[in-house]
Amino acid sequence: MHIGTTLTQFIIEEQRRVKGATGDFTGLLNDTVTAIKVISNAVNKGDLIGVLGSAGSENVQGETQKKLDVITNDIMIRSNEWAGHLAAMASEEMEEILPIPAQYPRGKYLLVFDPLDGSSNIDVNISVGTIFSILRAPEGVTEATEKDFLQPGTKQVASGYAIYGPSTMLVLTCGHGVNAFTLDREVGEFILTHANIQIKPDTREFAINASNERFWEAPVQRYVEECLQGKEGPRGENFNMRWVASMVAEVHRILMRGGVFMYPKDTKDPTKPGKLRLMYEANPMSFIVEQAGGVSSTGRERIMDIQPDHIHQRVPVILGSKNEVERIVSYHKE
Ligand code: AHM
Ligand code: MG
Repeated sequence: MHIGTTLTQFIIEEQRRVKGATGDFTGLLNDTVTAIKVISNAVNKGDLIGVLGSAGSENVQGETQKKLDVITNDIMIRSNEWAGHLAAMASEEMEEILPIPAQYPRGKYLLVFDPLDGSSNIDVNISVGTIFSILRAPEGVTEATEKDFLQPGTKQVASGYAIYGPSTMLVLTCGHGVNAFTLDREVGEFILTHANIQIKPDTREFAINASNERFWEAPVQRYVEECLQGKEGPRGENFNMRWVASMVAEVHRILMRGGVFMYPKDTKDPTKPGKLRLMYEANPMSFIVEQAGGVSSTGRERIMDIQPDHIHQRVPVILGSKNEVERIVSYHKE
């Protein structure tokens, strides 16, 4: 019986396209995928294995950590630290970057991740995910520091996310389009189910946390107001709205059927330029969105062009269907 293209086969075929590839990158992706399978299992079992609820701690962002935030962070570290592909890792759940422990060989890649994005949803059984971004350590670096991570999104070698929903899926770009794989639990493999995904350029669906409306800037207020006016307003069409409060779920919906996702700049907390984190949320998702023909911007600049100055830096995010995101960007210019 033929089961289709497995992710393992897909990654090896990707490797063959790169002249002089050593297999390091393939090995790294395989380790990350193993972590994702283990996380999928833990998320899926939920309260049966006692992993729901709060861990009683806070992360560097001052957010209460869920037990699964801590567990999934640990799974990502354990799966990726030993094989010799990485120089260091960084995570939403760790204040400092994590150099590869001395007992293991070090490699040339850097891995940045959010082990469980949308984790406020975990106790209510709504989709959550893992987001990751792979960078190259600067030439000659063996003792990586935070500075080595601070590369713009355009330098990403690959990025991806797993969504733990009704099925577990993995969405990946290595810079040649976007492909999605569905986990066949019995076989234990991700199988290619959505090849070369393209985001529809037009949409009548937007996603934003409307409870922040009074804190938004004028261009975003205008855009949303025009959508809400529907057929009777300047757009002359009715719009639909969604908000899962889980970025992986929103981006996944946009890849599947188009749409716009916004966590824009707001004045809710003047110390924060946005809610979402550049290096392990906005950049990896922007890489995927752009590779699928969509657009990703802060409203003022392309997200992947931003030169990061901090591993936990936050940015405004407006991404999705090309024509709508370009319209929102044009409102920022007016
Ligand atoms: P997290 O990394 O702590 O889970 O936060 C990121 C999440 C995104 O997935 C989601 O888009 C956003 O936070 C939801 O924010 P809000 O609760 O303000 O609606
Ligand atoms: Mg997150």
